Amino acid sequence: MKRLVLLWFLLFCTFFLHAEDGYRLWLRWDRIENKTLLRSYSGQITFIRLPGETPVAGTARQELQTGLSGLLGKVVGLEPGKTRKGVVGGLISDPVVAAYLSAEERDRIGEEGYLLRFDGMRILLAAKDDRGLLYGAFHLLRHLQQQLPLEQLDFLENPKMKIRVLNHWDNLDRTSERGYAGFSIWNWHELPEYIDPRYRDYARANASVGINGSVVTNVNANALVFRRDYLEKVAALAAVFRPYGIKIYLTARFSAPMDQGGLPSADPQSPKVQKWWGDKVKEIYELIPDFGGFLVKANSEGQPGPQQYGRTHVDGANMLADALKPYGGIVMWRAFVYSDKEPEDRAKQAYNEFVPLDGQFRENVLIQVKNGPVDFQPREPIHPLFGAMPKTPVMMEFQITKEYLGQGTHLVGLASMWEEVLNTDTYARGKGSTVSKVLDGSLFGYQLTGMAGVANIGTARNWTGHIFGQADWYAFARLAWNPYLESKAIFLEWTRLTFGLNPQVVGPITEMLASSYETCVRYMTPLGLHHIMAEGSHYGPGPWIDQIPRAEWNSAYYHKADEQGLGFDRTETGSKALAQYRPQLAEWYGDKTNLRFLLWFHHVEWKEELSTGRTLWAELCLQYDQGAREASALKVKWTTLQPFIDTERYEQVSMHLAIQEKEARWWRDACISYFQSVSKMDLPEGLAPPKYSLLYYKMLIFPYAPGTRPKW
Ligand code: BDP
Repeated sequence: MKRLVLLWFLLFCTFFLHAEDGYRLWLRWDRIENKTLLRSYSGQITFIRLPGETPVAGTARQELQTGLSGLLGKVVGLEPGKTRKGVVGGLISDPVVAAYLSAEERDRIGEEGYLLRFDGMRILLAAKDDRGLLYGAFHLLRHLQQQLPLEQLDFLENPKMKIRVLNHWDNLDRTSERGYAGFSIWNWHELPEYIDPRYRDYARANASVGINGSVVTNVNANALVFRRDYLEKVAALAAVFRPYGIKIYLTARFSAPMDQGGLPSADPQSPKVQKWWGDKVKEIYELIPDFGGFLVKANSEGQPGPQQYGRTHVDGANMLADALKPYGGIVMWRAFVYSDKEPEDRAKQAYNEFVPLDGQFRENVLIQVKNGPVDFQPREPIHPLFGAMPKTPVMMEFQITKEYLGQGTHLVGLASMWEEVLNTDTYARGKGSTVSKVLDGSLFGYQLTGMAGVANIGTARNWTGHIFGQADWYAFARLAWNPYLESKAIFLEWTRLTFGLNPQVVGPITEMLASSYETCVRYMTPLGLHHIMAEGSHYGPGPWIDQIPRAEWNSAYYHKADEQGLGFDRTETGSKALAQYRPQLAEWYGDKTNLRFLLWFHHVEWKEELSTGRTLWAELCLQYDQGAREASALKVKWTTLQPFIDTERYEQVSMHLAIQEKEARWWRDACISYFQSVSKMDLPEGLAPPKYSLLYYKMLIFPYAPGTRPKW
């Protein structure tokens, strides 16, 4: 009887411990099934030698031991052993390690970088600092988890960007500005005493892909976080992150000296305001000695800022930078700005405000710029500020959470979009001046460099709600480490780590990821359309929106559909936004055969014949139709994987793909209906008419869609 109970217990454990709920992300260190390879790895890796002198080095050693033991199915011991085969790791200043390195190699290993090499006897892991050891350890595990030959271990990697941060748009009440994976993972109410194990798992997942910072609060900031009790909560989180090499940052509400300090103004020129910030920063560093600094959204969408006092972004940013400077902290000042006045073209505003300020910011300030000039649309041209501020470090802000790309339910491999942006040539210093070269500092010699990603993480058991959202988190981190990586390589790597090595699985999944971005653009905003989502929640289509008092919050402002045609003229005859780019880039963006950006830059007649040989109207309809069909095809492709994927993850993705198919169809039908009501043209022959009337689509409301701000 006892035995039976035990057996049941074991079966129960096996089942639940292996339940594939997505929690483990890409860190799946299960025993390697390929017996030959396992034997060969096991023979080569018999011990780990890695002094864990600092907390971060200790983490590297511990992760390596856990990972290797898992993958090899045996306990890999920690020893100083030199004679046998194993992992020999340590800092380049460590004589044991230094002995295996040439002087040239020692010089080439930079901050946070590492050398990882198999020389037939040992796996050498050498780094300049402890973070390098951690990243190198995770690289080794990634390599073995993919069952790649040890002989291929020959890497010298340095991160291309210094600041690699997630931005959590999370509020102190645990809601998230644009979160689609549940609530915020930060349980402020129970901190600092209660430390959710997720905090550690979060830090670990990020460290495994090289993230070294986390801004834990929303850019629409709440100054309450500066109250002493909240700072103690922040310090508790920082303590969990620290051994994983992750610094904590906060968003700073510009009016905090008034909100928390009771001062009558937040004027950056006021000595009292400066003192308040100075004291507050000192208090923060007493609690968190390695605090990273502030992220600031000022004078944008109603957020307070220096312009309220007749001051500039420079005055505001420099005041905070001065307070942080003595402690090594930085300011990430956002360029996502809106003036209170109606702009002639919103796409031009940030450039107009920031370019004149180039060179006036303190050395510890970076300007954080969204990838495109409007707002994280499915496809945008690059932000014209990239390449336009040679004297001020400009960092990238990508949105990992899919506010405008299907939110929590669509499979869209964002790495494709980011790759397009990063590879775009700004021509700022002649041909080859890509966005990546601006960001990594090689173009203008920026001393500070960085990339931020608006996080898609929440309390969902699998972290991101949609399992494939993990691929976006992963890809962001990999690109922050090295913006020159190819999206296809990242998709492949993520798929292998997450779903295993079976080529029947890996092939289709990477294809799905690689094609999905274009698919989404087609069924949402083809041919350069943008910002035609529903108002507020941005959930679903809303091209008809034209009644909001603020012009640039209306879809009609962006698509400018009228009886003649469609699109925003940003050329010489229109808003002239095109002129904010260097001539060669402007020529490419403005080229009417470049259909990706056609309606972004031109108002085109419905009847005009495009380079495809079809009229604009016909092309638009066909693009929507094709996008919807491709979304259905994604679902079909997934069904072929059923025999090879665990039921739980298979089902989760299936259900999401069904939603995507439905919503892609909704986008197609609603947009075709609406644009037809303006163009008054017949549908191209053979195109299935929209399922419902335009009125039906207009009447759909979703008061509780995530991201809808409650109307108190
Ligand atoms: C927009 C979001 C809004 C954010 C804003 C920002 O809709 O919720 O607060 O960007 O980036 O995309 O500040």
